[in-house]
Amino acid sequence: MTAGAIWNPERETMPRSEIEQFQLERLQATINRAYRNVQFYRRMFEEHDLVPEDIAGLEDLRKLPFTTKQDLRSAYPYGMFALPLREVVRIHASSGTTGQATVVGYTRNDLDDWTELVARNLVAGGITKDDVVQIFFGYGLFSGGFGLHQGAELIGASVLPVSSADIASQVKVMQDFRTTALVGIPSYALQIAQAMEETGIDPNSLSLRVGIFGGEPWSDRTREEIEQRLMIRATDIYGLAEVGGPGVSGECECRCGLHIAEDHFIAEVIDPDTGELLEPGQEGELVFTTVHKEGMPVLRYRTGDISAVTCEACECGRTFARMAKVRRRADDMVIIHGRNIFPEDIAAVVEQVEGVGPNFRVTVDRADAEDVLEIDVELSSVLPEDTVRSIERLENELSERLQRVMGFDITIRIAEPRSLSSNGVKTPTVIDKRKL
Ligand code: DLL
Repeated sequence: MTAGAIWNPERETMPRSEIEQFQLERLQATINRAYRNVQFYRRMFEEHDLVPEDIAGLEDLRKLPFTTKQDLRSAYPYGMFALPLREVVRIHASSGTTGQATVVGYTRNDLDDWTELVARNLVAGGITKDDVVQIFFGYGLFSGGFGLHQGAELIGASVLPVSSADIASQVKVMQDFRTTALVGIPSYALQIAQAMEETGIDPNSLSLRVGIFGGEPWSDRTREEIEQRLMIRATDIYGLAEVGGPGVSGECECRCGLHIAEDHFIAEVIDPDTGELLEPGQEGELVFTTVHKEGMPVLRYRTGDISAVTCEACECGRTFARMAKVRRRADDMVIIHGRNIFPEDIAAVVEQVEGVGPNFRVTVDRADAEDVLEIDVELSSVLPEDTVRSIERLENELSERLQRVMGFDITIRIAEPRSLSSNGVKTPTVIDKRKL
């Protein structure tokens, strides 16, 4: 693998000792600001008998408790802001699908930082100023559209803000404007690819070259399908509104983990059950501390995302730590009949059955004091003939395979192609009605 371009080599290739010194200086400034200006953090310090000076080294961060989504929700909408609203020039919210949204505010400096971080990821994924970049992330309170847009403009690419338009419009723009780079949610990229196949549009007739996808978990199989069907090279971008939006980390050309922007974020991995800090390489829940955010810094924020972090050198030359692709969330796990089940376990079975997927929705409910698991699975494409028999066959095949893996009966319902996601907007994979 030859090394590709690096947007900000001075930062992205800093030696580790310098990264840590840099982080510490920024962390101390952040802690001072949070302590002075955010009631929640001042109280946190007081309750733990701490003052900002107690954070003298990076390892002292552990003295602080975690910040949770619930803490942010309790401060809705502006309670976690560290500056008055007149300093805040943009507001976004997490696209969380259950409960109260979490709100974040960016100062002008925060927007500049964010733009730079996304530019780094786009360049790492192979996008250049010569690309025509079609963005199909939603533009709105969701940070995806605006975040990627700003980064692509900074690089100097020609940006098409198509947002969450329907598939036919996306394809028409790809054809007419000679799009070279696609940026959006991976499941929507796959749906666009499937629709193109159904309508007989040859990807060779397009100008596509690369794609940067993220905002939701996606498997290697989905990556392969997107790459083969659209004839592009696809890389992953990760982030969450609470920590700064997309740009927290992104893959380089080696695609062996996502480089975390360590000049802006300190990453920790903890055991999601005990909160205990894990060793490098061990899988657990990601926790981030922002070290340069003015509008809304977060200290030890629990993401709910499961990954593992390594500081081992990468062939690309970047020195920033890499996190493994996020495949599941700690809170997407459902316990049913005493078994822990993650959507990715179901995805692995769905992937084996020809004609269905990739989208599915899991519903857990309780009927007559017993837990029941129902799965709606999309058809991959319109069935050519003998619909009733084909659907029955697919239902049986899926329920048999799932029964074998899970060890109990599961109700399967086959849904129309592309009926389980709407125009590239993220939808929940698991609905646990027992919790509602
Ligand atoms: O999804 C920010 C984003 C936009 C990232 C566009 C990348 C591209 P939220 O709406 O706050 O922000 O949702 C954040 O989405 O905690 C993960 O669970 C999930 N997620 C985001 N990117 C990835 C990814 C944006 N590449 C939540 N792989 C996060 C897996 C991802 N999950």
